Amino acid sequence: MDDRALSKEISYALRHAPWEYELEMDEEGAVPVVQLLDALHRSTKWKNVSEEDFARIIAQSDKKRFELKDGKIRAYYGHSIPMKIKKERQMPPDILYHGTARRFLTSIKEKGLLPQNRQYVHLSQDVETAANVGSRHDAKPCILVIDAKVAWSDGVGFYLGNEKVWLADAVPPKYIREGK
Ligand code: HQG
Repeated sequence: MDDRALSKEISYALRHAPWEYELEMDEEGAVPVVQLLDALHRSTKWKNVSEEDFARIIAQSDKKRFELKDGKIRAYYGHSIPMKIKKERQMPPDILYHGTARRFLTSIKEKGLLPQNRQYVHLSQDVETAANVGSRHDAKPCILVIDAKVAWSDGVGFYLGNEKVWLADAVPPKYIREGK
């Protein structure tokens, strides 16, 4: 089985287009595993997919993208669907990081970090994770350092995605500086 392709398909279904798969999503973004399996089984490519395949992808992935729990599966982060996924506000660490492309810097300095096509801004717990995120947009990504605790104290919403990915509402420029 092509685990990477399956992971991408699940990401697409859970983050961006649950209606294409006729999934009933709860407020935290979780859907019944049987519903997702039913939908996938309709395509020849995924006709043999099982819950064990989901479990293996989750266990073997370098990124913690999905949670399987109580017969449901959800994406921890990345959503773009109109229904806002409910997240608990949580106090962030003092500093978080954001890896991005050089070409976005002028705009980010002016407007701050915006969720763009997603529901939340995505921040990283450590520099290495941020560098990985940034490398998706630029061969030489830049790392932004976010004064998360100060922003939180000033009322900016932060939410836990997984252990390495934090979510936030828009982050104004004053909490953002360029890393080395
Ligand atoms: C940029 C992946 C101009 C922002 C990753 C980013 C992550 C601005 C891009 C997760 C801006 C959006 C999310 C502004 C933000 N002006 N550009 N004011 N504000 N931007 O892909 O954070 O592999 O939607 O810097 O690893 O790169 O899919 O967000 O470059 O965890 O599981 O707008 O997705 O995870 O890009 O990545 P994205 P992201 P997966």
